[in-house]
Amino acid sequence: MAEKTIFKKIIDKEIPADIIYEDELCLAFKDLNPQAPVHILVIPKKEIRSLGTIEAEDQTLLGHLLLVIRKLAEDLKLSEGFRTVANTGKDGGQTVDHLHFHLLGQRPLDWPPG
Ligand code: DGP
Repeated sequence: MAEKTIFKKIIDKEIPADIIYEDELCLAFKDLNPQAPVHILVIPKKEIRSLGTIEAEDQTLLGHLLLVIRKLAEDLKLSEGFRTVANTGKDGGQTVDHLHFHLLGQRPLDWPPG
């Protein structure tokens, strides 16, 4: 069996994380290496490698993740705006092979990214 990713270990509570939201489908926790005053990762509990491997059956789950991001942005008072990023694959800069959305905010963010 393939080794668990670090995020699967967080889901299984084998390693600690600063979890700010959890429900039956997903988990949100603070990024270990924050790039903005607010930097949260929102991940599905289902083991999906990346946006490059999502299936039609994941449609409801993906919509749920986006609604959770909207709720967190509201709870965290990101009224001036925020950025949501899903790095995908090597060229996309993905370093953990478990789908995750970065939620960044509370500072103006540059564009384009590197
Ligand atoms: P990406 O480069 O898009 O795959 O982002 C992975 C992010 O995950 C990166 O910003 C750092 C974060 N990260 C890696 N390991 C851990 C960990 O063990 N705990 C937490 N909270 N974040 C982690």
